[in-house]
Amino acid sequence: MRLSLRFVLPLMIVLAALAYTVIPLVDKLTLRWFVRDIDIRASLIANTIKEPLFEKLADGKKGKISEFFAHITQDERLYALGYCASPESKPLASRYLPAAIRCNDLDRWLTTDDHLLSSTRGPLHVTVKALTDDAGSTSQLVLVHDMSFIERRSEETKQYLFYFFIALAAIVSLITVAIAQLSWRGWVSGIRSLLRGEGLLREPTATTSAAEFKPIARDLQRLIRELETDQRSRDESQITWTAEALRAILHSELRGEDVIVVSNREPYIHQRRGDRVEVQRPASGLVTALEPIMRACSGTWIAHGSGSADRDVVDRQDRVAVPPDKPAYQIRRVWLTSDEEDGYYYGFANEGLWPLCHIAHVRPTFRSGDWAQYVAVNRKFAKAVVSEAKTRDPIVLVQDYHFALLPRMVREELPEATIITFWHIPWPNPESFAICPWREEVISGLLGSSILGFHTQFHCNNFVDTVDRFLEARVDRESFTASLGGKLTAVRRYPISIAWPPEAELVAKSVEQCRADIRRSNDLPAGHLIGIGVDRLDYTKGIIERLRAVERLLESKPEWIGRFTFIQIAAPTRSGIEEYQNHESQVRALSTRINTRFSQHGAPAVILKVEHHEPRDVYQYYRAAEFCFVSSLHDGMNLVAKEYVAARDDGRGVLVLSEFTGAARELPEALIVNPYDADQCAAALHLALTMAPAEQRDRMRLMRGLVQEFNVYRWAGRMLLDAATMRRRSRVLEHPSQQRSLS
Ligand code: ADQ
Repeated sequence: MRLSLRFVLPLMIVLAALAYTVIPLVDKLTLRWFVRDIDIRASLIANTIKEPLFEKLADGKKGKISEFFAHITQDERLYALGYCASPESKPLASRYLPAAIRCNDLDRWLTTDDHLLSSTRGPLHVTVKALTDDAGSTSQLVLVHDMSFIERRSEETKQYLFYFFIALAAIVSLITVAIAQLSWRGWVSGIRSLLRGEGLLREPTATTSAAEFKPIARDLQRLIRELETDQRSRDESQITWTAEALRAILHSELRGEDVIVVSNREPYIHQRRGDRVEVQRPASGLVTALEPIMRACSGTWIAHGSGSADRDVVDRQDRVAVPPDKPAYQIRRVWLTSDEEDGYYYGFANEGLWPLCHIAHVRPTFRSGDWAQYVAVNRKFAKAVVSEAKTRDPIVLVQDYHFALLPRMVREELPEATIITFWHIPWPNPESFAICPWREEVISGLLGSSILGFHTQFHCNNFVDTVDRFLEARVDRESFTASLGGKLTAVRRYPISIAWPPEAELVAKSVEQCRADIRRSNDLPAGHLIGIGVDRLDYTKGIIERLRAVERLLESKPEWIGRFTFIQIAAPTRSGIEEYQNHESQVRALSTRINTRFSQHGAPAVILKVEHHEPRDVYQYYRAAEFCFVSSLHDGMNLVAKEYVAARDDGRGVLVLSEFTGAARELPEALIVNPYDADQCAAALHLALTMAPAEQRDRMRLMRGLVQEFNVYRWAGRMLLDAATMRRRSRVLEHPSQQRSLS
């Protein structure tokens, strides 16, 4: 209604002003036309009566002339007639000739354009016509017309015009209101979808079909994006990303909203050791990255309760507060049966999706029984998310390939939730992904997310290509969004990282002390050089290729035999899977072979430690080593590379890094190698062992600068800021006042 008035009132005013100007104009114009008609009529009458009049004058019977004039003036419009033989004479006139008309004053009607005379009857029009008789003498005939009919006509015309303008105003108002409503809705829904990032991808509807708005909307969309990017880079350049900064962002941008993390692996595992309960931190890049975020954000972390004492320490809602020494957030444990764990975790996730997404030459195995468990467990976790949500629109951070279906399942229950899914492993090209028998379900599940994150742009591209290939979804490569069933998912690159600065206790011990302790604990002589590899014992990490490179180094540079040892600390992982058991056997056999070939003076060439280590032990190795060798055959990011850089606050040490890791894109100052090329890797190891301290420092300084700036708080902060922007947009657009103004 308000909208209608906004359009109609000004329109009415304009039309009224128009009527006010036009009606007098029309009045004037009509009068002029009538006067001209009367003039013509007067000439006609004068010419017609001239002869009979002269005849009657010649007869000299004045009475007859009066009769004659009375007869003529029966015409309704001809009011009076007068005849002046000369200026001095009295007019011979019909009954009503106005007294103001005198024969000696007729010139006034001839010399002026104003022929009007007012009378009690109304306006009269006076025309004087000269009559010339046969003798050549001139007399004057005065014709007085009644103009009151013109006034009547003018009144009628005004009335018609008035009604005409009223009708016009009504019609124009109706049309204007209709067009304004349609345009306004079109604009609003266009702008709404732009703000949601949908652009003009949605099916045109009755209100948004106006094709002429499309170019404008596209420009507007581009402008909004440019402004956002500008704003973002300005904002980001001003933020030093720390735990405090992240906390502050959460409070300012998300007003402390409900944050729920979902992952398979839990950040703290309670294990029974005899009578005691031990708390273990799992070897997992995902946990390494997310744990500091949860410390900063609080909230709830939902994960599989996999520890032998996990059930013993939870409350009635299956929750436990962590970290144990300084609780900052809650773990909500979800219990799985061994069938569920086998099918969902070992089966579909780790024998299917893991090899599918990594190009590590291990065939994926897909079984329908595993798939059924994967669906069921995703549903179980989705229920846990819904039960943990304190509001209708929590922020849910879904982690990794274990939960590809969960985003859509949560979306169905909590349509207003902001779901950020992060895929920690690579995404293959569409041809490779096509192997998965449930590819459509997996992609569609992920598209339940509001934001879907990958480490690199390459993985984002692969995902968008895959969606384009296999789903009837709309893909916009400019905004990098995919829309399925009207729900938009932004596909974004968020390169993961580690906490910066590293926890103080991790770097508390001096580098010299670390060297001495590591040599002593591994029975290595003083001055012995150490290289390090730190991984889960996974075939994607290229541990076999790494050991082959060490073997090649010792073959090609025998001077290192007995002076250098490579220590591989490998956390056991997924040991229930045959491929992992085979892989472990191969790694063990290769280490033994190398040691048999090259060990001298009691110092082995390779030390293989297949066991879990606490982070401070891992950091001790990092600090003691001359180099760290990361040789993944394919890796999402690889946090070990970044941890090594973070551990070297002494500016020493060399990172040898596979070109097939996400980290290689961020750390070009590392020695970048192809892990399949043993000679190249061996040369890099030699270079690392002989690199001048100054060069080590230069490279390390640059890499530390990058990890410091692009740390895990930035990774999480960036995602949460994007989520906050999305939430603000949808709240503004769904605000009741906005809705009202649209109605
Ligand atoms: P991961 O495959 O687990 O991560 P990575 O990123 O290197 O690989 O992280 C491994 C983590 O486990 C590191 O924090 C490391 O310190 C720790 N770790 C390794 N071996 C250990 C051991 N023996 N004992 C104790 N701790 C050990 C997945 C993806 C990666 C991606 C991360 C984060 O495969 O590509 O970088 O998630 O997204």
